[in-house]
Amino acid sequence: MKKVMCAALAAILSLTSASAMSVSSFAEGNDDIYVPRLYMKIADGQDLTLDEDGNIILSRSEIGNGITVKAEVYIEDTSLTCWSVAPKIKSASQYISMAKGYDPLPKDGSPYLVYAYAETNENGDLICNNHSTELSIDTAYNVINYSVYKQRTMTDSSPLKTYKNSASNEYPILTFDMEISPNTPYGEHSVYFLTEPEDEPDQRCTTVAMRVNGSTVLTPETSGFNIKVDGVNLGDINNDGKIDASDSAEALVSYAKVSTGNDDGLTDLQFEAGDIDFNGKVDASDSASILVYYSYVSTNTENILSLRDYYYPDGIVSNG
Ligand SMILES: [Ca+2]
Ligand SMILES: [Ca+2]
Repeated sequence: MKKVMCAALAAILSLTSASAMSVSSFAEGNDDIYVPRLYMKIADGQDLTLDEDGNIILSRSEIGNGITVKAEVYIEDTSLTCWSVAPKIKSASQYISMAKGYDPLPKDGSPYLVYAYAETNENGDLICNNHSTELSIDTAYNVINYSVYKQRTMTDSSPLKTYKNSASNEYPILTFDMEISPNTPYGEHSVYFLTEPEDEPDQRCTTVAMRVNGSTVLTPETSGFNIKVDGVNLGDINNDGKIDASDSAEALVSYAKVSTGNDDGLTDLQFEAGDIDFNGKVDASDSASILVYYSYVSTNTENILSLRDYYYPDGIVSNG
């Protein structure tokens, strides 16, 4: 049975340089107590482009009228001493919403999912006697609150066991869905573990509780990922996720500048977003088109078309 590295043992090992355990796996600033690492990755089986760091690259056409991306949370814990793992996952962008979490231990009687801490009996069947999960989504702050923990009893205060004694990161501890809005501004959007309060002072943050000197609650090392959106959202000149009067005004200001012999003052991407009729100019006509679309959005609540679909229901025909 593996035992936790206590500070004294770590000190001894650091003196005996022949130790096989890497001293660097002990986070500094945590009294040399080993800290597990929580990380996320995009779930396999989706037709998505990832870079070498596991970030997603989404084109505007892939996003279309909005898509759902499935992601997973893993824990890398060589100590196997956690009795509670509580990731809190946040997207700071309102256009990338934490839409759904899949509780591996559903409370509705449905079979539970194989996950890192799924228990099995001697026959290898999935059972759950000794631990619990909690899952909720805080839509106001765009945060998924999850925890999986071993219930302590008078006779059993052992840590969470991994599924069939596998490595802790062989299976996810949680799967969740993110909804990517068609209005998502281009650029990078991060999805990350909340490790300190951002939205309110007593906000619950990502923790692990370990059997160290009884029990110690720690902040694990964490790494999330970025969602990189390529390509402008037609009409959103200022790239703020909305197509409204301010974009219409930007087009008009740009047109006025050009009309008086000045530079249009737009970046290439702004120009691309502003040339609604693809005639190679951003002018009063584009400004008016944006305003008409804004009026349409303002007076409808359901099944709102993107500006692209509103003006080009049959798709955009390239004019060369
Ligand atoms: Ca805008
Ligand atoms: Ca134009």
